[in-house]
Amino acid sequence: MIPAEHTGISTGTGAAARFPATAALRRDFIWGVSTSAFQIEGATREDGRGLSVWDTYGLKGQIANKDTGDIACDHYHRYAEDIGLMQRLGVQAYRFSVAWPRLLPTGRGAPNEAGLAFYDRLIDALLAAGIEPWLCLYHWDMPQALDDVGGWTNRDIVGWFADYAALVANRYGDRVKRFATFNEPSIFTIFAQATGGGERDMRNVDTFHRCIHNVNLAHGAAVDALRDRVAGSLIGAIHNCQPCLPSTPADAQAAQRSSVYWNQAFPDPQCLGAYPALMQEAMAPYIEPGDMARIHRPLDWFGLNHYGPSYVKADPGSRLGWQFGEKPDGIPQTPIGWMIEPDAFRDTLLTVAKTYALPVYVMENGFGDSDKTYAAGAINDENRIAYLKAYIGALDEAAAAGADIRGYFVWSLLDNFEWDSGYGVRFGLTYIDYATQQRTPKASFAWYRGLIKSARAGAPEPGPAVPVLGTG
Ligand code: IFM
Repeated sequence: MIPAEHTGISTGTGAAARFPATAALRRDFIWGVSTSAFQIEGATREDGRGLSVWDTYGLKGQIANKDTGDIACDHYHRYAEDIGLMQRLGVQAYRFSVAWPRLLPTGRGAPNEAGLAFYDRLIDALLAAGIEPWLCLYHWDMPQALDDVGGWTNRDIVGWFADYAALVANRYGDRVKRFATFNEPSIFTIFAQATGGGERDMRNVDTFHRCIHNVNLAHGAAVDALRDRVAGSLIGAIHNCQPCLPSTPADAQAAQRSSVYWNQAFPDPQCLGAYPALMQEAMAPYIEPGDMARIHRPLDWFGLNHYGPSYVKADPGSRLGWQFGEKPDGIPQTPIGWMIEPDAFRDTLLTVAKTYALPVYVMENGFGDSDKTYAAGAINDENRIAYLKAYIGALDEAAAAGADIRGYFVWSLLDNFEWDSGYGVRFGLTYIDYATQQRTPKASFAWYRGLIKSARAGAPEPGPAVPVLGTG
């Protein structure tokens, strides 16, 4: 139970007011928060929604603590309250995802009007609150009915995804202009197809490469479907990029290979028109004539998700020849064991800005802690504030060095369903008491609000981006 006196923490002239970052950012820089459908909506059996693969994992008891997404943050019913939180924060934009099985219960065929109407309500309420909706088509909640016929391994999914994108464009394109096709395609393909274990261990290296290509094709087809239907659309995709470092010097090759799959398998074909050299032989069997042009469609922005670097070791017995490896001693970590390395964030920003030559929006960055952090009822999450400060400072450095960075979205507005970890891991600026669904802003919420306020008051006038100087 969170003491009520913690609900309205004021930063006053504290950390946010003194915070030096944002000097290099533009006045039109966008401050936002991100969430995703399955992680917050709940109402999984309501109003005609179909099942997604994550419902199935929950039904099979495959999530920590046997958690499910059935209720999650009950955002489906409490979206107005959550938009109120966004207004208190002062964010200009909100990135959410649409649940494919809510709009199309079996992934294709007849749309579900009640599901479509939910996002009408959400979008209208956001616009009324002066918050721009940024809509992501796919944040991992594959309709179960499509997974049953092969999911991303089945090339027919490219057409089904394009139809879904067209439905979204036709319904919301009068009010939504910012679209992302996918969130973190490298993560859901790697974990489902290559490194996974146990019952969810899907298939093999063949299906892994097949999935990569089909997701890339689906991205291209969705870009066209959105672009053709939405006047003034601004379309991108969201990638998780981070340094993949060798656990020991002997692991250097493995680290390089993992980096290619983690960082380049999707952005390279989508933004540059080719798979990275190290992947080309493996991808060749799946590429049909004209495919690379179908994938390489003009984009307006690059979405970057970043948390910290990973460490990798060679594992000749594993499918891709590598596995996640030991982390060196002495690097600070979050309570869930993720590396805290703001310089890696700065370098990644510089690299993606230079490599892909698109305006960059950081669509996720945040600090995960656990239920234990809150066991004593504390919401003074000063470690999250320290992390965000350091990372936004690194972003500022990258902008000062010439990276064209246009926005930053914290992951996440709310504590939520953290996939395999269930509800035990918390990334929110807002604490959720899952028993009562009470929302309690944490200290980081007040800090972020103060930062946005001071950054918006003090940022320089918008101007052309300075050329990228290097990767620091
Ligand atoms: O919660 C996830 C999100 O869905 C995708 N990016 C990483 C976050 C934290 O693990």
